[in-house]
Amino acid sequence: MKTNVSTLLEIKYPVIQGGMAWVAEYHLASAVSNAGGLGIIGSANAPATWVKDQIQKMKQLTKQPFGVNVMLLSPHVEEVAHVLAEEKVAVVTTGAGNPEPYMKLWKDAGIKVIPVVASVAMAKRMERLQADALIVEGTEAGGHIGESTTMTLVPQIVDAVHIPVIAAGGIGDGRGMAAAFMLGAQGIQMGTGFVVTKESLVHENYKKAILKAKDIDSKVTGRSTGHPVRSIRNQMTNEYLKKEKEGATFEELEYLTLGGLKKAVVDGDVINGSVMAGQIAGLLKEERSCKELIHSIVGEAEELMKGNKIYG
Ligand code: TUI
Repeated sequence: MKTNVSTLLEIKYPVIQGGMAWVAEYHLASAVSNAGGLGIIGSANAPATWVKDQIQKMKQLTKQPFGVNVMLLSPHVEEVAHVLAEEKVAVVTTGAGNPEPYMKLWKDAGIKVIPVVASVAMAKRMERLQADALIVEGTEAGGHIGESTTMTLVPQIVDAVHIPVIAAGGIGDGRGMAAAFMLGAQGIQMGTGFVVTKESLVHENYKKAILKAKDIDSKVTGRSTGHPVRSIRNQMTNEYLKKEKEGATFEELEYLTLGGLKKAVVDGDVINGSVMAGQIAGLLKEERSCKELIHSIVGEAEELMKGNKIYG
């Protein structure tokens, strides 16, 4: 499936894996790249030494292009940004902030830079700073989110910029991909779908929580603190939302989520931990390999775009 995004990234299918904290490590990312998508190592809050090691391991498992996601709230962002320039990774995606301070560093190293944006203003700003493409992420996504939906944001950003747009948030099958293309996107990024693949090393409990989730099972905590985060409803989100309603302090709320993602992903504590996942969790019913997932999504999208009715 050839689009401006697959051509830009030199990949077979314009399907990018989200750079999810604790989830997006080299086993998963290499499986995605080897299946023809773009695997991403999520550097999240990790130190630069961890990121460098992941890049080396990735290079041993795939000869295909891959990327690294930089979470801009990380305390290690500065050193990670420099390691990526030294390693000359093919692609950098960014999230949870404004990557302006690092754009020149990465562009000068020949890296393709693809910021995640959640508004038209940010999209235009990134285009001016020479971003190669944009990931436009709607509020349906898991983890740290913006306000607008994928359905409303993608066409507005497509009209506002001249660089390729990759849609993210709420995409889990070929219908979602075809819909994103109809809105003007030329690629998709998927997170939750890749969490439940065979190659994803998250705890079984985490996968089960996503696979058994229903449409209304995700909740957004932290709206009052300015850091809204979407995850699967559990004891932690119930307590958090109750405390948030009662006007608890930032510190009290932070305490509830501290280390929560690791607790869920690594220890499998899906009761007290943060089971970050998007609204599309309710659509995902089985564990597949990355290759099966990518082939199924792309195959369905192609059928739909030919006008063949395969659903409903
Ligand atoms: O970054 C994400 N998703 C994430 S990061 C993360 S780790 C974390 N955990 C708890 C609290 C905070 C972070 C978990 N999930 N997605 C990409 C994304 N970026 N979504 C929204 C944005 C975004 C928001 C504001 C991008 C730019 C932006 O600009 C703000 C500004 O500075 O103008």
